[in-house]
Amino acid sequence: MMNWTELNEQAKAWIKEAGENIKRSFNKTLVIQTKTNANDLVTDIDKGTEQFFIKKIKAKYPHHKILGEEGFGDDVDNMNGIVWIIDPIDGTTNFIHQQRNFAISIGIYEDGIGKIGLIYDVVHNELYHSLKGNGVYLNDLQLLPLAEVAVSEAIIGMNATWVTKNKRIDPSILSPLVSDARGTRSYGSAALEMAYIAAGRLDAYITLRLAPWDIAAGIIIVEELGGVATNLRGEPLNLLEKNTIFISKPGLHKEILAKYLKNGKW
Ligand code: 2AM
Ligand code: CA
Ligand code: CA
Ligand code: CA
Repeated sequence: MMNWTELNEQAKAWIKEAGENIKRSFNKTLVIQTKTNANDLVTDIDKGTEQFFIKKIKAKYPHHKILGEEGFGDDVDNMNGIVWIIDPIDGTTNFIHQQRNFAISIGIYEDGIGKIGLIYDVVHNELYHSLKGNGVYLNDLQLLPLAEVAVSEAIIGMNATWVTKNKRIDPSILSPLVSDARGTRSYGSAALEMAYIAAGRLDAYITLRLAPWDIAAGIIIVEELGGVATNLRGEPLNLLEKNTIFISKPGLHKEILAKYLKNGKW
């Protein structure tokens, strides 16, 4: 039987160690490469951080499977057994341009059920962590269950891309929501935007295309506090595919789905 408390402590120790390694890299020259297009970047630190976790996990838990963004893990095509879903640096553009506003994101699942969620804001030394059933913590501070809020008083995490001409969504779908909400913010790290919902800094987060490693930890953390994590149709997220993303406080999720998202085709 898996000892989940021990696994949680081990994963937290490794994520802190990886964070220290990243901080030490700040005085070295970054090696930056492009992936699918000129704005899709990866650095040697993204790759090195993923490899750090894989080495540690394979040595101590050889039967666990690992799905990592940079492709050094396993070819995961199902969620059977224990699966680590790792984004070594979420917010690589911020990492390169700002040296802040990025996070390490790790979700650990057992047979598709989220068990451990860790999002580590390395530079601000904020570790959001949850062991399913035991609440969510920001470092040592326990976070409160998410309270209800109306759109008119909500701060919504959203990229300006989605209310300008783009290839995934008609800008007229989300622009009324931008008008009606108290405000919008865009942080450039999906993991941090989900962590901010847990911490009450944001009320909802909407985006059009994310991979499993962007959301694996955030889903566990937000749901543990009573938040709702779905695609833009209000359906459950699939951890083996890309999804549209709508993460929100509980009542707000219903309101936005009914008033704004029902008009979309995706
Ligand atoms: P990443 O930094 O790990 O790639 C930026 O708005 C958010 O979208 C980040 O969480 C980023 O994760 C994610 N993202 C996913 N695919 C991306 C892409 N092709 N280019 C830039 N950001 C991407
Ligand atoms: Ca990336
Ligand atoms: Ca990411
Ligand atoms: Ca990444």
